[in-house]
Amino acid sequence: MVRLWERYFVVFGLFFIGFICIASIFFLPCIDCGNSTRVIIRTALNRPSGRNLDGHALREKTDKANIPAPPSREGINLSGISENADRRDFIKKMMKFAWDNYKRYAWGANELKPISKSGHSASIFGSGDTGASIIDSLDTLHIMGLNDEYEDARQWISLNLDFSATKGELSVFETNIRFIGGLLAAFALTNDTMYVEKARAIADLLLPAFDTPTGIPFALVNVQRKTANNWNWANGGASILSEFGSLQLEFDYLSNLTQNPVYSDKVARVREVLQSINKPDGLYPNYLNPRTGKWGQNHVSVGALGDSFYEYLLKAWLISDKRDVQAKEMYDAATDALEKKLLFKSEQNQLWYFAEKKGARIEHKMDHLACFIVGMFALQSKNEPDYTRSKHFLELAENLAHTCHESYIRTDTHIGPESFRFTRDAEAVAINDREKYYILRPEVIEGWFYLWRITGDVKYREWCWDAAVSIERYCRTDGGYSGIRNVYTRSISHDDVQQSFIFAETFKYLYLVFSEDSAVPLDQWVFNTEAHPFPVRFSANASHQR
Ligand code: DMJ
Repeated sequence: MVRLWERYFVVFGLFFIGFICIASIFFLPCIDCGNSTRVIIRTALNRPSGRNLDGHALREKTDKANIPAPPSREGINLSGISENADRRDFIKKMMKFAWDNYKRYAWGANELKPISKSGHSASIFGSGDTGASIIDSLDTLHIMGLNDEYEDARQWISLNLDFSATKGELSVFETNIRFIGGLLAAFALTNDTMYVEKARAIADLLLPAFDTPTGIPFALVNVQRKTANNWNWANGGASILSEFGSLQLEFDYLSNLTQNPVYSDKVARVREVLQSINKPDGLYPNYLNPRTGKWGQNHVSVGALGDSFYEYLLKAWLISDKRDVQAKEMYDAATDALEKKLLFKSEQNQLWYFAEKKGARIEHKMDHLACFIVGMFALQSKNEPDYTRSKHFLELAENLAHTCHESYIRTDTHIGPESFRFTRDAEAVAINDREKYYILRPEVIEGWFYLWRITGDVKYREWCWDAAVSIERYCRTDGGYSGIRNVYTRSISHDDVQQSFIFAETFKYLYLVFSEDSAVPLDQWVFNTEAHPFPVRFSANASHQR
């Protein structure tokens, strides 16, 4: 027989043991769980391994390596997000939020002002409501399976997209990479020929830009007057290397689809000029006069004004199924010269970076834009026939990816600045106030996406996730996503622009990084510089899975 006090003792004991068990759950290691018990349990149970290792094990590694902790995630509901599929859904929701707000407040305008909740346009689009955000979104909506939104976009394009009434001056480069690129990629994914017709009509309006003595196009076209000219800020009336050097993928594809060589003839002429011209030290300056065929100011850069020219040489080779050997030879010569003259390693932290050359002076600055080169070298290494070169360019890509990552984690927001510098006292940080902004650019995430696909190193997925969380935390407003004026403070000042490339590039690369490799596989598709995918050798049988 048990006495009454002994019964009370047993009951109390059971309660006490139960309490200890429940309380101990709260001390299990966990990130991003907020206060949700459900998530803590799920995280503890789902520790994965190998290639699909998620953030937890990696975070332990990075903690040991003394990488600063990411910014506080208060205010964002990350509960339930622990698997790649959850992260992919999270990015899809970001896309949908940006899209819904654009649709609500700025439908048909080029971009959205998320704070003012109205339409926005930049001078690159001329003047007119040409729906840049719709065209830049098309393929991303399709890839993400946002079917209703995709149908709305298609319908708007079919009924409204018409550049012939556009006033002012259109940027040939921006119109090409965003509009022609977006439409041709939509065709490639859906086989809907309406997109090819729309792309052809736009390309025809750009053709007057190529009426120059050299065939190097002007930067701007006035559609009404059918005249063309260059930016008034460009050195000595020159055309810009990254602009006239980033037309080939779209123009060749369009000629192939329309069976009209007029477009590919234009870009073939640009190639001829660039191939035959004398290159100082093997380098391509950013300014070339389309009237005289002579270089302007000797400014060389893999960031603004130079960047996608190099990218398109590599991708012209890849999209031709490696038959365009001339493009690869020009690419090899150009990047070898860049490496020889402009690649540096910082003194304190041995960070690898590409500097800029201005005349005889080296400026130890790298743009956010220049981080695209990580993806380019990674893609090259994957396709490089020579083993030693392949290894070399992968090493280069990984070291530069690390530098671009440092530019992100050395800020208060864990978002990188527009440009960062290397001096005796500071490395991979912006120094001038006017370089501290972030306008929703994709290049750093783009580089990590390629490296994830090519190396399978889970740290690149983690870096992408940290960037996505920071964008959510600091760039999201009630009315959509906005650029921010200073990445070095958490007292956020928004610039009130939701750039169209957040749809085309930033969200697409983030989504694909958390998708299977069979979603837009890199051996069958080549992304243009606005992340619009074209099939290798324009074949109709390139596959992609959602
Ligand atoms: C995009 O329009 C393209 O990636 C272009 O090549 C450079 N800049 C923007 C995004 O930053």
